[in-house]
Amino acid sequence: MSRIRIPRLPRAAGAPDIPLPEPPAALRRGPLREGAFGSALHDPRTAVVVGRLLGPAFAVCFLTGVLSHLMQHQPGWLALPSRPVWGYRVTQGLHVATGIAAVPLLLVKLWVVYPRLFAWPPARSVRHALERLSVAVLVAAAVFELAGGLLNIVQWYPWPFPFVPVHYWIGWVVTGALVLHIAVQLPTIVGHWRRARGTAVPQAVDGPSRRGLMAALGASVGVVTLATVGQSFSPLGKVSLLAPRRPGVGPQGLPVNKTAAGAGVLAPIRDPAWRLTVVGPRGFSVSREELLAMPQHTVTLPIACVEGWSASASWTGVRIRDLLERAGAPEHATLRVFSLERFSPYAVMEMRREYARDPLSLLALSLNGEPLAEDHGYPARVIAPNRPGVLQTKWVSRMEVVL
Ligand SMILES: Nc1nc2c(c(=O)[nH]1)N[C@H]1C(S)=C(S)[C@@H](COP(=O)(O)O)O[C@H]1N2
Ligand SMILES: [Mo]
Repeated sequence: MSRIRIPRLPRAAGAPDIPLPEPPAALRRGPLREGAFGSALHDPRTAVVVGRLLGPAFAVCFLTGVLSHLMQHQPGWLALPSRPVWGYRVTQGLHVATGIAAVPLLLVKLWVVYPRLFAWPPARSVRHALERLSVAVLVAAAVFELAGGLLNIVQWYPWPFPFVPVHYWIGWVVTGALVLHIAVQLPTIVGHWRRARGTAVPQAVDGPSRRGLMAALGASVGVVTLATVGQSFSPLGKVSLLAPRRPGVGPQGLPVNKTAAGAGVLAPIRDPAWRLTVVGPRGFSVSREELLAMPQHTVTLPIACVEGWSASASWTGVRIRDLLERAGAPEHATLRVFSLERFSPYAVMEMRREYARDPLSLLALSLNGEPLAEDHGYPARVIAPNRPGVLQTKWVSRMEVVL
């Protein structure tokens, strides 16, 4: 059995390539001895084949993740469209689906390449040591992102730091390390493509078992995807046994992210003296009955949670732009919305004009033909097109025109 061959890297011009001293032969035991890993599947070719699937999954996951970040923390220079209404539903559904599919892909990729952990000598040069360090960063960051993302889906936060910003920044670390990794491995990747296309494909003895590995990998990706994608793709809702939330399951046929009891708002939302206060050039305050007496509109819009589940529903209420006009807001004004919930990152939300002026953006009073359930935001909640679920503020009590 031959030792894992580590392809020689082309030397970049000017890169330091100072050879390190050879380590003593006495250390070469166990996994460090020559030929310790027998399977022919621990080869660069299999690593490339799996990498060709893992790379695109990470790319889609990263791009949709950055988009989600921009939509939740909209920078002043960026105008976001309120259409298509299902935009965020699709991009965030893809974010979570590609992240979940990447789990078996990453596990197999790590299994294929892990013998390299014991490559001997551990570093052939300073340059090689730096490369190995960048792979260590890539693996650690990728495992962190996928594990953290999965735990976030089941809303379990066993760590002391805020999940969202850390998930976001480590996403950049993964991407940077991945781009570097692909650049370093380019000779192997290109070599694989050449051989795949050319006639000189060696019909290696390991052919069937690599095919077997890829078939098993394809099957696992299929199973985890089918078991979860129904959380956003309703036709598959029934087979999505692992999805924490499914369209159609919950009060009024819609999943709940946080209950009214959990948010500690039961007392204020049940208070018959509840009023909506709108602060602006011609600010006003109205009861729920007065809101119901204003022109009502019904729209079909999805709630699309950052955690990947989404579900469409029929909402009825007052157009936000009607409230803005009544308050004398100028056309360009941003709207700030306050929930009765306190001490929550969702207690205050901002809505720029593209969303606030969209005729589909409502202060909803009813859901699927019934008065809003308490858990869905009674007495009034925001629903707007192409928005992350976290911005669909529930239990609204106050709106301010930001001039
Ligand atoms: N005040 C308040 N509004 C909120 C939330 C919250 O925790 N507090 N959760 C948000 C999130 S993350 C989502 S996905 C949607 C879910 O709406 P639903 O529970 O009515 O389905 O509400 C949003 N509005
Ligand atoms: Mo959410």
